[in-house]
Amino acid sequence: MISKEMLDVISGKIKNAKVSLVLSHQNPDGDTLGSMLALGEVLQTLGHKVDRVISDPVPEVYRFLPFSNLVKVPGDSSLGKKYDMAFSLDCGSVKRLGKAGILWSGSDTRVNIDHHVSNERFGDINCIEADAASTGQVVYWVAKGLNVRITPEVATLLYTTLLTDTGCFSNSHTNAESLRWGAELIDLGADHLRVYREVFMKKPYRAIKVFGSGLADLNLVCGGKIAWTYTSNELLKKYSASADDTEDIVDYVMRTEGVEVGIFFREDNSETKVSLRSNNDFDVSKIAAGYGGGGHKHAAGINIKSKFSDVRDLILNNVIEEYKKTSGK
Ligand SMILES: [Mn+2]
Repeated sequence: MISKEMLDVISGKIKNAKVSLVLSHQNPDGDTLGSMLALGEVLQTLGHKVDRVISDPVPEVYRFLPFSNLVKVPGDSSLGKKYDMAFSLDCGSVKRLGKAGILWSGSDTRVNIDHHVSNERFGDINCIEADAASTGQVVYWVAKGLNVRITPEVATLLYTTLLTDTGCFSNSHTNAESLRWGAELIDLGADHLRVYREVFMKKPYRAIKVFGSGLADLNLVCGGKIAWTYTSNELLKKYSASADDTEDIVDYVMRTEGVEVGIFFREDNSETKVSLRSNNDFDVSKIAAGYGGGGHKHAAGINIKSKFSDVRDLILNNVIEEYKKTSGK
């Protein structure tokens, strides 16, 4: 919950401002986008002139969101020259704002809104609420504090932040409080069926075909503890598929009973992209770091400028070797 002091500071600034900027992090997800569009609408209701900027285009899957058509890229000629306030939503560092970082730096009062404690607190005002299920919930608290009526459109945007950050009410952000907030948003008119369908169910035909092929080629090694699969250049070409269409494969691989480490290789012309997952003590970020990649303990990625068969042998052998070491087998 936001403290009264923080709410007073933010609402005081908002009441005295006229021109605002709302920003998402690069490669936007449901939380950063939903929060930013919702806050943009709230500020507009309060009479601000608002620009909405992201350094990357809105991903196809989120183009159904209300007001997503208003998003502009940095450098757009219709953007304002000067902002009284800038808001960063769900973004851990200035760097993650991408090219929009310049607009942020040039604004008068910069408000950093997030729910990750790892946030670098790079704003003039840092509103970081770790108990919020999503950054969207922090925006909701701000809107309530400002006595702004939540429209069905804004409720739909906020519900999107909730559904994506709780993984459809399945991960550790899911609790009685987040479910109560979801119920409140549905009462306010959130189109919850549409959000679920658009964000989590709907896939283009090409993605379904590529997904099926990735699963058909699944292999188990190390007594079923390590699973790996791949997609080839030919496959992606055959269906005119893109990197986005292969995104879910590695996570689905991790559903295999008994599997502790999952690897997905995507042949990308003469390069190979590697996605790594684990669901135990095995730290895949260490494997990734060894090849110039990065990520977290349970999810990491690498981009290697070599052909698929070489990368497969290299990474697979390394993972098997490390797995045997750490599991003591
Ligand atoms: Mn978030």
